[in-house]
Formats: sequence, C-alpha cells, structure tokens
Amino acid sequence: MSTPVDTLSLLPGDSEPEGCDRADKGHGRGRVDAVNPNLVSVLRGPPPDKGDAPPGVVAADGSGAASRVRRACAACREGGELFPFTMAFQPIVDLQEGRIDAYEALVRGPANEGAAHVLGQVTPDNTYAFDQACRVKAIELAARLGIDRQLSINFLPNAVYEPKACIQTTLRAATRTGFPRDRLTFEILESESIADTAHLMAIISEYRRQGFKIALDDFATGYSGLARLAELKPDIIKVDRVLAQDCDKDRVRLAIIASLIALGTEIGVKVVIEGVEHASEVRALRSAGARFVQGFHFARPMFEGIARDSDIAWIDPGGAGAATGA
Ligand SMILES: [Ca+2]
Repeated sequence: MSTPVDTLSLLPGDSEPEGCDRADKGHGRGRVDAVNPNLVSVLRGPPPDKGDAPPGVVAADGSGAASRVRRACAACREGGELFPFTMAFQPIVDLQEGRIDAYEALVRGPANEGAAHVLGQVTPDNTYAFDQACRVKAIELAARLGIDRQLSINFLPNAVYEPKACIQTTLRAATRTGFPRDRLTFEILESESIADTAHLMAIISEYRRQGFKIALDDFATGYSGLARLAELKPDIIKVDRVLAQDCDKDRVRLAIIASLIALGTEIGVKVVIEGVEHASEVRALRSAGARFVQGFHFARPMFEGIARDSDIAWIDPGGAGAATGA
C-alpha cells in the first residue's frame, strides 16, 4: 500500500471515492485490515527467512531458507504474474509559489477502481512483485505524462527485503524512462508492523544514497510521530488529514499545525498538510504558515493523468478568493 505492500507503493487508493481525502489515500491501517487479511499478515508478519535467498539478496542474519522469498525475488526479476492495475496522480501544491510541487501516485484498477479493488488482489505470494510493479508503473506513467515535478510513491518498508537488491528494478525504470532519480520521493507509511528500526534505517540510507527523498506519511498519527521523526530524519513529513480537518474552526488543530510547520523550518524538513478539502481550511492554514498542501480542494486524483498548475483551485494571497474548482 500505501503500505508495505505499499510497499506497496500501493497504498494510496480511494476505496470510498465519494468520501474525503482519507478515503482516497486508502492506506490507513484499518483500511488495509478491511481490504485483505492476507495482506495484513504479510505486512505485519516477521521478515521471512533469508537463508537461501537468490544471489543479490543476502540475509541480514544468515539464517535459513524461505521459499516465499525465493519466489518473491524471482517474481520481481521476471515480472511475475500480476493482476492489472494502474495509477492516478494527485498534486501537492505550493501555496507560496502558486504551482504544483509534486504528484503522489495512487494505485487504481484498470477501469479506475479504487485502491481497495487492487489491494484485495494482493497476496503473500505476490506482495513483493506488486510493490516493485507499483514503482515501475508510477515511474513509467510519470515519464509518459511528462511530469516535471517531484513524484511521490507510497511504499511499505516491510515489502523491501534487502534495500540494495530490491531497489534495482526501480532504478532501471528510472533509467529506462529518463525520469531523474532525484525527483523520486518515497512515502513511508508507518505502523506497528515496522518493528525493525534497523531495517528501516537501512532502507532509508540506501534510498538516500540513490538520490531519493524520504517522506514520513500520515504524520502525527499512531506510530508516525515525533519519536519517529527524530529517529528517521525524513526530508518531508506529511501531516495527517485529521489535523487539517476543520482546522479553521478548531484553534487547537491549527496551533498544532503551526507548531509542526515551525518545527519543520527549524530542522529543515518540508511539511505537507494532507486532506485539505475546503477554502476556509486553506485560508486558516495559510495564516498558520502552511506552504505545501494536498487535498480535494485543490485537485482530486486524476486517472492516468495529471492536473496542471492552471487547473488548481488556488485561493488569492489575501485569502479573499474562493475555490474555483476541485
Ligand atoms: Ca501517501
């Protein structure tokens, strides 16, 4: 998913198309539970044995073999047998510059079915291949669509077996399509399933070495909190929509957001506010110093397409303007 499967770069999805942005994200832990119990077991289960993993995949502990890992690695190398899926793209906008800053890739079915439709087909045997395929699909589509901004891809660290080996397919896709590595951001969705901090740190270290940026998704909820921020030191934090919701009417929510923005400025981390749905929230967020925002107010995810700067429902700098679209 937007989950280790998410590693799935997957996760993003909107199983409730008429709902809020959260529905579109489709990668909350509870949502994953609802989507596919097998997937949840994959995401939450312990790392597989790595003993007789194929060449290029070396077990950290050198312990015994796991046929699942062999199959997973083989599937990643060979493309595997996967169900059809594709991506939608939702912009993250820069209020200060009045331009789209990035696009988040969100998994969809071939007929624009929501993420739940896709994730429901993920099983323990195809999780790794699916994760790899999501990355490749996102990069290929981004290149085809001419995306010249940052591309944000969801992933679940638990679907990465060995960072250096598992990233090869992604690197090849970037090279093949000409999409610059330094425009790739990987959003980490955290949950209690990511118990192995050393593994997570190894992934982040390798991804940074490759020029990727790291975002901490759903920040301020559950396990994606201040301790994780200090530990992982991401480039970006994406503040969960629960804080943006009605922030124009709730001074506590707005104060928390303002504090996170100040914190981001202090430590050099970009702060993105997710789930912005109303013009009144945009005005409040602007007053709190927010610069990077994402949500239905500005643009909904576009199936195999991208919104342009001129499509965005901007609000004038004085805050007097009104939403014009979305
Ligand atoms: Ca995300």
